Amino acid sequence: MSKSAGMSKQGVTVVLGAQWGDEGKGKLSDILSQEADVCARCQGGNNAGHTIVVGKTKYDFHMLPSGLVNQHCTSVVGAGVVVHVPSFFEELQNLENKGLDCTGRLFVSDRAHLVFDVHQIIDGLKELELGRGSIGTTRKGIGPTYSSKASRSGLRVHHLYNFEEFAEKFRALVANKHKRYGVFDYDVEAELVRYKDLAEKLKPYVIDSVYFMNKAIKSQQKVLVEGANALMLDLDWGTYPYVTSSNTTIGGVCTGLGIPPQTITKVIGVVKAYTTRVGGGPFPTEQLNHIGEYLQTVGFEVGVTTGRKRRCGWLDMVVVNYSTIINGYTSLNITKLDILDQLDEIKIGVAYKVDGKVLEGFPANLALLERVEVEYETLPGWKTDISKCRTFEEMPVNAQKYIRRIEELCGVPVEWIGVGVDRDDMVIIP
Ligand code: 2SA
Ligand code: GDP
Ligand code: MG
Repeated sequence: MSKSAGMSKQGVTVVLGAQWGDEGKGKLSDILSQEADVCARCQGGNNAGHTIVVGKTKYDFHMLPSGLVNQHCTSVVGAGVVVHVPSFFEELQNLENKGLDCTGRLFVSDRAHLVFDVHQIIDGLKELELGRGSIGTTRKGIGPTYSSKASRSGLRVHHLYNFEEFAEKFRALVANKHKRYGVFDYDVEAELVRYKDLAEKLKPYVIDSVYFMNKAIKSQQKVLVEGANALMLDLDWGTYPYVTSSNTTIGGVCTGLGIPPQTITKVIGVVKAYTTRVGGGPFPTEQLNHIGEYLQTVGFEVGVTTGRKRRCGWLDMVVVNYSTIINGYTSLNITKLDILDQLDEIKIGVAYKVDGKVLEGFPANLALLERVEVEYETLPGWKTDISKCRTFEEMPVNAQKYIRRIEELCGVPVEWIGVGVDRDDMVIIP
């Protein structure tokens, strides 16, 4: 695996979030999609929010791949993604209203699981049940849909094309939810009428994505996989239970797309120059003070899907290192470095201590995580606008030092540095 700014020359390139999400994966995926033939999503659903800014146009992506911004790029919603069909068409319509022609270059796996409104209702009811311990989900029905999948009562895209069987399974699914959650307002028969239409509308988009991806890879097309959410929200490796319900890590790429691991030749970790988290759960470097407020307001840290304010804190290299071990990054994209421009000094969390002893890894046990004391390194700020920088050499020395320190701490080269919202606001280190 080698570093060279851009897509891997051979094999699949993967973009993954290294923290708690919203690192700027969409922006990098869009940049790389300018040279990609295929851009695929492998997990998550419309809980994601990926923002892309090209000149005066801002695109918000939720379930669809960011590759759609580039007219020559074909996009695939893989089998590991959970699809709310009405939202699929709403998102597509919004993109077409902004001038994108997606005809013939957007496909959905026949194995993808369907999110129904009933899953969204259950998402809300579960959060209510949890009360003060709620996860802070996006209420898009993601967890309940993956639960249906794991309990083998879910419905997949291909089920839509044997409608009698679909209707029977769907009625059983809803009846089961009523057994567990009691009375809630949901008109099953009206939903079936709606889905009969939606099934026809979706038909032209449905493919066997296993063969599609396999053919693309075998014919040496440039394939990009756009991760959603991020490592710390992974169902297995994140801060469980304050996680999403899919594998957001490198393993999710193989299981969500049906591609073998040796086809992956480049794994780019997207790391925000500080840390944010939306929803509940532990966050050791969170700054509940003027620094947190500065990062939130200057960084416009607001959820793309729910409009919630994101919690903010210093860069946490314990998180980034843990994420590097699991995902095996070949290079990094440090994003939103420009947001730190006006700070006098900048801190990096470098170790967690409990009872005066440095922990070796990232604790599984949240009670232990609650007790960690973060050890920080303090670096001087650069107090300069870096938004016009396009090469590493043009950047102020203290900004260069911040980047070099990150590389030293995790042992992965930085290939891109985000210095603004626009597609062009990127320093590339060749
Ligand atoms: P869910 O809805 O079941 O996936 O929620 C479970 C947890 O995962 C978090 N989560 C996210 N964290 C960051 N960004 C996400 N996407 C949106 C964005 C979020 C938004 O890009 O801004 O608009 O609020 C995202 N999606 C899920 C969630 O906060 C829970 O902690
Ligand atoms: P994603 O979920 O990882 O794709 O990230 P989001 O789109 O949810 O959040 C990242 C936000 O930061 C978006 O509003 C982007 O437009 C913005 N952004 C991305 N990279 C940069 C950058 O380098 N500088 C600045 N100022 N904003 C950025
Ligand atoms: Mg986001």
